[in-house]
Amino acid sequence: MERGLRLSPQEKERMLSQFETQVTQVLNWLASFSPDEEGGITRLLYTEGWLETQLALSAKMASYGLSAAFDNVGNLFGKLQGEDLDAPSIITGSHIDTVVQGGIYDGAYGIAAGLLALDYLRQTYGKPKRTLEIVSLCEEEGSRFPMAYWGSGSVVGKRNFEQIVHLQDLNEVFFADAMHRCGFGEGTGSDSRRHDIGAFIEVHIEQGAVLEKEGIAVGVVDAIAGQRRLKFEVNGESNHAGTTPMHMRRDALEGVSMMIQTLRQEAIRLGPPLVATVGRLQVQPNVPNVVPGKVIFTVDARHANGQALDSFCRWVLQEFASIADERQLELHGTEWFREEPVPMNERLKGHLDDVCGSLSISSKRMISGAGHDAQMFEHICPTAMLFVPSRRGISHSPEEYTEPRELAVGVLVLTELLYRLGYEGEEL
Ligand code: HGY
Ligand code: MN
Ligand code: MN
Repeated sequence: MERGLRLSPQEKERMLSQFETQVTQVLNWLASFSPDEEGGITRLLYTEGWLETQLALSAKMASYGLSAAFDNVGNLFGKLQGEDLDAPSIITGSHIDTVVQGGIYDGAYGIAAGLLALDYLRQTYGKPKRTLEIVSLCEEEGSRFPMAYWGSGSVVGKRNFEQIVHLQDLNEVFFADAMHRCGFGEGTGSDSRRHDIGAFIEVHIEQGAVLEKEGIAVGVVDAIAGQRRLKFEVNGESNHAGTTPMHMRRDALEGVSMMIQTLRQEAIRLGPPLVATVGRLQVQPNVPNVVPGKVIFTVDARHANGQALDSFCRWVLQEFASIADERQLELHGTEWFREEPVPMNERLKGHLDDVCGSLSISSKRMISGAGHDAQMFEHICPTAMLFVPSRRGISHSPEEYTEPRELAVGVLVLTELLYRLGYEGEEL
């Protein structure tokens, strides 16, 4: 028996051109919130811009005929109630927060795609069998506080309020204070932990260049790479830049520059899929005529294999320690974030392959080097991810871009999959 929307080529084209226009409108609308005057979007958790965006999205969801509600950490759900009240929900969505000066697609596209898919299905087919929901997850990036996946982690039970008690941002604002100021926190609204989710599907830009290079429209994510995020503090001795001979210095920044070079060389030697990045570096006292006495920096390492990732991190700690010893520098290293590689659900991947085939949309299986909320949901329910191309693979940058037609294809594939799961009751 043929499954799904059973679209004629004309109907498919009509849907694609409708989605093309709509998804561009929604993304440009979302991008009008929290623009960064230096370029791009900076929408950090529990800031005014973040709250303004979530509140506007809540009204938008209601205008699409969904019942919108926040949970107690600020995740925003839009629900299209199904006939079967006992059936678990099928949820789609992504994160509303961004990196600093990020693009308009990372996270936001998954929310826009879900909104449009649910709107089309509600208008065309009415009430689904299973409840369908779109979620705007409050935080994924870890850009403001040393905590990532706060939104999805709270839903699946991997994050809780005890974990954030001592957390502060770079301006020493406490996580809990920022959360309470936005009206969220323990005892406000419904508990974020959910036990009624049947499946989670995330639509996202690839943030890499594979699909573009191979001319393929959709990536079906096989697995999401594991991550380790480390923070290092190196202490030397601040001293006068003019009167301190080179051989008498304990220059923290010189030692760290050697550590960074060595890290990069080893990551290149070991080769893909390992990647390692020093993304944040703070020099103290950070003035031109003082030998730096202290440097704080981060290492972000990724790999599709957890053991390989751990052995690389062990090497990093040993190598950095010997570089510090050679220079009489003090080294303190902590791992503040760890996620294991997560394979996506086989049955849902099969559904996505079948949907792309039935819509004559080119697709390929691929690993995600980027982390995503989907890797949290896979802990509690069947989860799948689909990618659309990123121009020149650029992301986490104002240069992030995906063609409207490519975005529309992702919305169409999501719509077809949600129809099969929500209306035809396809097996999860
Ligand atoms: O860093 C990541 O992989 C994701 O964008 N949070
Ligand atoms: Mn991101
Ligand atoms: Mn993302």
